[in-house]
Amino acid sequence: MDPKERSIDKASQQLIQRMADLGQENAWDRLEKQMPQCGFGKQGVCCRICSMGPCRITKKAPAGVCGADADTIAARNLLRMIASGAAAHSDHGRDIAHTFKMAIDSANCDYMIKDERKLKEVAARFGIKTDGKEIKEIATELFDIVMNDFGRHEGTLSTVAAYASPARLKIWQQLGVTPRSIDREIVEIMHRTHMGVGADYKNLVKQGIRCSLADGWGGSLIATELSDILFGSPQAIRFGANLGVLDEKQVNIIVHGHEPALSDIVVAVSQEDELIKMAEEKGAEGINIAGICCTANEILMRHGIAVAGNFLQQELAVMTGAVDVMLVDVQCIMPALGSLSSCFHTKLITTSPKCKIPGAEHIGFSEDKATEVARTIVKTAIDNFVNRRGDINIPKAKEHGVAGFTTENTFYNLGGTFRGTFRPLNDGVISGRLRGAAGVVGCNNPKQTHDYCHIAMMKELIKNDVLVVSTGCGAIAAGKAGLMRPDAAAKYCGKGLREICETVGIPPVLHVGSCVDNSRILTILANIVAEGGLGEDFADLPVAGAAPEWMSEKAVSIGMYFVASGVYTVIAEPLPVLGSENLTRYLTDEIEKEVGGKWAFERDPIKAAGMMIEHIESKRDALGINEKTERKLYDMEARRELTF
Ligand code: NFS
Ligand code: SF4
Repeated sequence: MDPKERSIDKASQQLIQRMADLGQENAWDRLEKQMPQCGFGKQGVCCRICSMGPCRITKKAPAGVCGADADTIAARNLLRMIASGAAAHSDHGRDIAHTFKMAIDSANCDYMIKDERKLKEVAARFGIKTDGKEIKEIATELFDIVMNDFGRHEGTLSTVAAYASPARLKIWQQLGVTPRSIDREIVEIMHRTHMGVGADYKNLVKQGIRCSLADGWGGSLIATELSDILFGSPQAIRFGANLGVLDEKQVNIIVHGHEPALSDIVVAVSQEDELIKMAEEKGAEGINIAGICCTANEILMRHGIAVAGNFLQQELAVMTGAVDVMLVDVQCIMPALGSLSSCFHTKLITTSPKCKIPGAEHIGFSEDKATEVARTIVKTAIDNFVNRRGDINIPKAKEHGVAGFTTENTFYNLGGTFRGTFRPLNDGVISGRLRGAAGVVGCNNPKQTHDYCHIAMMKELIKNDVLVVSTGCGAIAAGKAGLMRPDAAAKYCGKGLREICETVGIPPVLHVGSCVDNSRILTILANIVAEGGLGEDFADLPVAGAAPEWMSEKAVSIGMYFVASGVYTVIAEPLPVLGSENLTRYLTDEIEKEVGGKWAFERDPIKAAGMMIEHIESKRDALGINEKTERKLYDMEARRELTF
């Protein structure tokens, strides 16, 4: 076991070593024990949808008991991943919508509408008249519209119509994939993939597209927009990153998971004099909140709360011995935390009825007693501070950066004096100083060296004058690696991008939020198209997407809605479809003719970045904006010369 093979992150290496020394298991160890992993599962050709099975496709047995072949089985499995991913994002959106409603209805609720300007902007998109109306009235009308998007039976998702560009809407309409409502598309996947329903893989994938669009342009977008209105839209903000943000002398609370409703209040109450005094009485110097995964991203974007780490660092955080409470809500929480935290003084606290974990204490959270629950949790952490045992091992590694970029504020920043327009961004691309933009997003996966793929890919892109926007655990990787420092431009960027970053004062990798905030990337694309000069549709833009360390079903849904929105999307681990040649060819090639985007699978992040750059250059060629610059194709020779 060489920690350097497991992670490029120094703090992580140190704690991976410590886990090995203490004989504690982590995700990397468990992955080794799983090897070799099941080839049928990997290839997507194992079906256990009915009890005539489980069936596995081989040369000898090219069909399951019912006659389903590799194409059908792999497509059905893929669709179910999309359904789960879309459900996770959208249920998050629904919970935010409920909190939003509470904030509107009750005067003494712990939540309130913090961003009235954004409320009015969003309402206007849905044709809600805002002039002369009370905030409460506007918010109620908006709530009614978006809530209806979850359960409407017929028609079109209102968010899609309100946000996507007209050319795109037409493409989806022609294909018959415009989503009707969020829940309906998820349910319909479960129906269509039931034994003996859909068997035509292309027709199945259509529903996968429809459902993923209901996620990106629906559930996720609702989560982002309502969170901004409710908790305040992010503004550029400085933050600290990596496990070094934990403080031995303070009570440390890690918030982990995805939803901002509780963590936002925990951040607020942790500053209350009474609680700080309690902490001091226990010998602590204060109360320190830090985040992991997307809960981290939510409170980092809005409050500048430090981020302790990304997905693969959740177990490592406990290993510091300095985490007094690990507070979790939903998604990406390893069940392993239950037994691991019992080896330390760390209290693992679950809060959602949807997510209980053996070994964790459950303190039920509900929005109507948010402050009360948050205080109880902070007090639990304070009381637990004195129970720390053994050595405390907090790595020194700590970076800083600037986050808080959004569709609304970022490109206004680029505009400098031309506030409120995407013109400077589009002009930057047209002039060629900026070749294009890439979204590098998604998880960690112990199959890839932790953080390596994110960082190698991002460095390669910015070196070639491609602006990077990032969310989720990829964004956290970038923050830890110093790519979100404004001075990173001078260090890593090509000349054109460097000039732009330095003029505007932005880092070359922009943190645009959590994974539901990938919807911000969609709205950025819509703004670029609307601004003009770069084609009529998303598929014309010199942009690309990637998830170089993806692992979750949410990432499959995200990837699919980007592809279906016209974006070339490269992921590392292939989708589990390789057992079906037809489906693989369709997703990585033929689908482009229908939706303008397609999937690609490439584990080497430098090669993957090269593929993205080639794609961006080919789009520039097609737009006719490449006259003056010579097209650089990356052969192996050139790739070898690229230093990382
Ligand atoms: Ni996205 Fe964010 Fe991280 Fe992956 Fe999990 S935390 S929702 S799924 S692991 S990026
Ligand atoms: Fe086998 Fe068909 Fe049942 Fe799947 S649905 S388990 S392929 S019989």
